[in-house]
Amino acid sequence: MMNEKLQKAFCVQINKELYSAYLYLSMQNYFKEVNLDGFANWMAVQVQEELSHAMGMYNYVFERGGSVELMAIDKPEGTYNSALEVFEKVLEHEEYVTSLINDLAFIAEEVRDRAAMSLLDWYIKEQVEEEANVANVLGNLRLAQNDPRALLLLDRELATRTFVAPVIG
Ligand code: OFO
Repeated sequence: MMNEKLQKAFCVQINKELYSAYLYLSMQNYFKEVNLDGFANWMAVQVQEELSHAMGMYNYVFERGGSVELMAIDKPEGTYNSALEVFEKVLEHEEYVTSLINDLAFIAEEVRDRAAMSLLDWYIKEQVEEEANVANVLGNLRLAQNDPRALLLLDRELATRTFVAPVIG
């Protein structure tokens, strides 16, 4: 059985992962509206990633004999002015999520739950990957700034991203 404080912290993180999916869905909306279908595809894959992160924790809590409290998901801001602005916000958000995962790992450490710590190691590594992927797109966008042809080339590249369900844990 999982410690109560840790279970609660997992529930909060599940909510944050679902919010991440919702946030990226709002960004997908923006890219669809401005006809950048490759960027929209990147966001669609990201939505799937976030749902899988949430479900990984959700299933884990049940596996440990606990239960999940579902909380309201915040409304994302939803107004964007450029691809660059969107990806700056994505990086900021992923850095925030990294800090949340680290805090969750500290709680697991505090209550000496080795099994949860081992699961959270996967999430910690995943965040390194998440931040690196986003930083890469952001770097390309900074280079492409004010050049529509470069933006369209990047859009074509991002259209090739596909979702591969992660093996969590
Ligand atoms: Fe779940 O990694 Fe992004 O937020």
